[in-house]
Amino acid sequence: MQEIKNNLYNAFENVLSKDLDKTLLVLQNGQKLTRRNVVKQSARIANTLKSLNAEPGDRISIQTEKVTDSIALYLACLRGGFVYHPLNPDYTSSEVSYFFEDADPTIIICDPKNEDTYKTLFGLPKKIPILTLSNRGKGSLISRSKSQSTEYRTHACTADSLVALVYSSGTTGKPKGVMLSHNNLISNAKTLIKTWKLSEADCLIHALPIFHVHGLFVGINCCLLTGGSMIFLPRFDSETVIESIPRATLMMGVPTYYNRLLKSGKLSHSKCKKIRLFISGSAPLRMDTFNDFKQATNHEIVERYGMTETLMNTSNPVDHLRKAGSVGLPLEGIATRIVNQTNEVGELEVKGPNVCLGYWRQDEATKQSLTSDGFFRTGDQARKDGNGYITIVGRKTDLIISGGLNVYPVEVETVINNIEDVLECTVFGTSDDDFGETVTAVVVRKDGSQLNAEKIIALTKQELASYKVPKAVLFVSTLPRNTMGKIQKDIIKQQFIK
Ligand code: MCA
Ligand code: AMP
Repeated sequence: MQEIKNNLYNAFENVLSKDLDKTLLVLQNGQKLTRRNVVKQSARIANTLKSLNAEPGDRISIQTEKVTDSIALYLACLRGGFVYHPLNPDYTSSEVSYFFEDADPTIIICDPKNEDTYKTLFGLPKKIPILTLSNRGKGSLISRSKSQSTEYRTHACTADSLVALVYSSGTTGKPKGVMLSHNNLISNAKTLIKTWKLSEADCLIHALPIFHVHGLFVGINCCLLTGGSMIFLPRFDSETVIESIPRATLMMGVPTYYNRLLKSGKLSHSKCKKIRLFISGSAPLRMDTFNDFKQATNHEIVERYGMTETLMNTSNPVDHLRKAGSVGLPLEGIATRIVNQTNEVGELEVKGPNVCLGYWRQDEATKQSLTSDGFFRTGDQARKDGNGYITIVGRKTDLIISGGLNVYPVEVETVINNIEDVLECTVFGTSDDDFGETVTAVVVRKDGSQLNAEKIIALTKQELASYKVPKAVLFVSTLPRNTMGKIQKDIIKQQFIK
């Protein structure tokens, strides 16, 4: 009987093996890597992980910068059946220790600068091997891999096997590990490829980070499944991206990227004539960005909408109306509905092969996220027009999305409230031309305290990744509360937002 190949890597292999000499990655310095280079390196890394006793289903926690071998490392996890667990390199050790404890990894891969700290992190239940990978692509992961075989027999798994654990912060409690399956990733990438008409001829500017769904499972998976290539950049930088545009056919980014490209003043119709699609997601794309970008480039940005838990749900079409301010139509195979409507606005629920397996070791939270008929509750407030176009009008929670990264106020409030001399505080998002929204804190100091904004920012930075640190700290003598004693964020926001 023929072996059923459900591993996402099998789907990539079918495409990549057709021409192993084709360029897969073009690096910032112009160096090119073929598919063969990446495939072989992925086998070496998979063998290295296996040599440290990693078994299918084991979590590999990875907190490194985005480097060339990051793709081979991702593919190595797929091939071994190991669960890929990416972490933002900006996380502080107190943030990371929670993730290590919760994900319970078999191997940790981190920047060499963190190796000693992580070896002694409290709470790690067992002695876990730590490998390193530096921002220059060096470290024990790479040195150990050198002697390993370039062959690896890809682990045969079921379509519902766990492939990745990506954490999503909750409004209350701690971040939850979103369990994604091989089938979640394969089905979503196939749907996007069809919707966006992606092909082997496409070359994607990949400037997104790869510790989130956007850069990983939208960018990388679509490219590997079509056999296209990527201009693989370590981070977003307007100058480099603008230089890359004439050589590319696709770009994916958060709205901040498009705002920054516009601000550079260096876009032109002729520079963008080879581009087929500019795609935006992860946060609302402002109408003025959509319109100004069209003027500057002759391209209408294709806005799409998704979540870690559901991957991509909707997109504006390529061949029909791309509606400014709307996230477009439901993707093929994905059912959407808007429930509990008031004035046509209600919570968006989605159902399909894109919806995750649930939350890692949190059955109750998993149960609560789904309706009795299997729809996932997104928590996003939406409206649908007569032609089926969906617009996200807000969120049920007070989540802040800053430059495409999610910040939950309660996490920042907890850190600030723990600062000596702080009586209480409230944190919310304020609108920002660059990041869309940024974090603002309003603080009540204890009587007689001289605590200032700089000190609060510096102390918060010791505990939290810098994107969560308030960009503005304001002081008041009291915070308004309702009769239940709850701080009235909306009243304070109105006071400070002009
Ligand atoms: C960095 N900083 C930020 C952010 N990023 N502050 C607020 N919001 C941010 N997103 C900090 C820096 O550490 C620095 O702090 C200061 O702000 C200014 O940094 P800057 O140089 O402007 O930042 P940058 O390095 O240029 O990064 C900004 C960025 C980056 C390019 C917008 O954050 C980015 O690539 N974001 C994309 C995130 C993403 O991929 N989201 C997808 C999530 P200091 O001055 O103190 O050093 S997946 C998802 O949402 C779903 C599934 C979906 O639909 O896609
Ligand atoms: P995450 O938790 O990082 O997966 O972020 C998912 C959230 O980002 C969604 O629930 C939305 O609130 C938001 N989001 C993603 N794409 C868009 C978009 N195009 N427009 C508005 N909000 C978006």
